Amino acid sequence: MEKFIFPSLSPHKKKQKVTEPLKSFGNYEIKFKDIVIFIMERKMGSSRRMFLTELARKKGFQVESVLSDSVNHIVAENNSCAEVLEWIHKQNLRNNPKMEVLDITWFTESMGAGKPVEIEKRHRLMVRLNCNIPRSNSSNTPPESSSVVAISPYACQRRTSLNNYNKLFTDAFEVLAENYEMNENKGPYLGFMRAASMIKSLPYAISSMKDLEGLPCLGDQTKAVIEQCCQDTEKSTIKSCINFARSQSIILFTSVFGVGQKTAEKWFRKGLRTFEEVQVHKETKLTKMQIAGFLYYEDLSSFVTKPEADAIGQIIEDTVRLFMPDALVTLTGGFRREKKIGHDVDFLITTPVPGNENGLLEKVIDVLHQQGILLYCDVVESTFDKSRLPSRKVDALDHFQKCFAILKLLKQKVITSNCEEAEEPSNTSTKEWKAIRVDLVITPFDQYAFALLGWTGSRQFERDLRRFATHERKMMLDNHALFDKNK
Ligand code: DCT
Ligand code: MG
Repeated sequence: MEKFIFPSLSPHKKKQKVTEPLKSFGNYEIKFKDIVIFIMERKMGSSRRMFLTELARKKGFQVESVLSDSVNHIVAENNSCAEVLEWIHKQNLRNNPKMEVLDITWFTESMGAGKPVEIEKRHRLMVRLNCNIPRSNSSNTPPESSSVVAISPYACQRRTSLNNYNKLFTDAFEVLAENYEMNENKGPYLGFMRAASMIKSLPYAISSMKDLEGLPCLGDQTKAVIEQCCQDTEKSTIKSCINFARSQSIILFTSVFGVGQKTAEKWFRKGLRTFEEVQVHKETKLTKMQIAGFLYYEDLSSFVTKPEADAIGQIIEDTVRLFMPDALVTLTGGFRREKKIGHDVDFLITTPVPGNENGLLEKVIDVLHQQGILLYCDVVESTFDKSRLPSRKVDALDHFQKCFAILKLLKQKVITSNCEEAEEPSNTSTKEWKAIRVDLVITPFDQYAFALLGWTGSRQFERDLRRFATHERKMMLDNHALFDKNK
C-alpha cells in the first residue's frame, strides 16, 4: 500500500502530542454515512474539540476520535496549509483519493445547516491530498502542485518557512523589482516585491499557470513573467536574464556599504563601471561611510554567519552590561527569523528603568573604540517626538537613536562547533579578523515591543503589517506605537 509522502516542512522535530481518543456521551444515529470526519486538536484544544465532536455526533455526523484510513474529511482550525501537511505527514495514512482537508468554516456551516454543506473552494485548505504530490522519500522535494486557497494578501498573515520552492520566480521578481526601484518606479517595484513575498510562502513549486488559481498579489505583469518562466522548460532565458541584471555596474556599486541607488546611478552616468574607476576618478568625493565600504568590501560582501552574529552579540551584551546590568540586548533582523546568514547583525538595546537608556550608546561606542574593534561608526540621534502620530508611510524609517557600525570580529571568538549547518565564511583570507556590519538601536522600554516587531522583518512582512493595520483595523502602526484612529 502506498503511503502519502510529504516533504518535511519543519527542520525541528518536536515531540508530538498524542491526541486522546474522544469519549462520546451518547449513542447517536448516523445520518450521513458517506462522511467520516476527523477534527484536528492542534491549535483548537481538547475541550473545544470534544464539544464540537459531541455536537456533530448529535446531529448525525460520524466523527472518528483517532485518524484512520476510513476518515475522508479532516477539519482544522487556525492551522495553515503547511502545518496541516506537516501533521498529516507524520501520520501513517493510506492513499485516500477522496480525502478532503477543510477549514473549520465548513464544519460550522454544516452544523448550522444540520447537514453537510457542499464543499466550496473557500472551505478547502488544499485540494485533495493525492493531487500531483510526488511519492518520493526526499524530504527536500516540494510537492509539485497543490492549489492552496485562502492565502492572505498580507505577509503578516502568512506563514513562510525558509524553504523557498520557487526561487527562480522570486529571484526574477526581485531583480525586476530592483530595476523598477532604480528607476524610481514605485508601483511595479512594490508589485513585484509583494508577489515574490507571497510566492515564498507557497508549500509547493509552481509548474503551470493553473497553480496560480486563487492566489493573491499577482497582477498581469507578474503573471506574464511566471508564464514565460513556465514555458521556458530549460529556464535558460530567465536565468541568463537574472545574471545579466545582477552583473550591471549599478548593482555592483550599490553592494558597497554607503552607496545608494542615486550615487550608483551618478557614477554610472559619469561612465564609471568598476571600483577602480570610481576610486581613481578625481571628481568622485567619497563619504566616510563609502570609504569604509570600499576598505572592508571583501568582508562586508561575504555573508555574516549565525556563529559570527552570536559572537558579536556576546561582545555587545558584555559591553552594555558594564554600564547597565539589567539592560536587554536582543538580536533582531534576519537572524531573529532564524536565517543562517545575513548581510549585517541588528540589535535592539533597552533598559527596564525609563530614561536609563539615555547616554548608553555613547558609552558603549567608547568602550568598543578603546578595545580597538570599532572600525566605523555613524550615530544617528533620536528624532522621536511624543506628540507625533505614527507614520503613515509603510517604508518610513523610525526615530530611535541608532548606530550603523562596522566591528572587527576576531575569528577565534567565533564558536562553530555546535552549529554544524552554519555555512563557512566564503572569505578564506589568512587575516585574523573579519569586518562585520552591526546596527545598534536604542529604544525606550515602553516602545520596545513595537521596535522588536518592526526590526524583526522581513521588510515585506513589516510593510504588510502596517498596511494590514491601516486597511483592515483602521489603526496606524510604526516602530514606536500602535495608534487606534477611533480613540
Ligand atoms: N526594516 C524595515 N524597513 C526598512 C529597513 C529595515 O522594516 N526600510 C526592518 C526589517 C528588517 C530589519 O529592519 C533589519 O533590516 P535589514 O538588516 O536590512 O534586514 P534583514 O532582514 O536583517 O536582512 P539581512 O539578513 O540581509 O540583514
Ligand atoms: Mg539584518
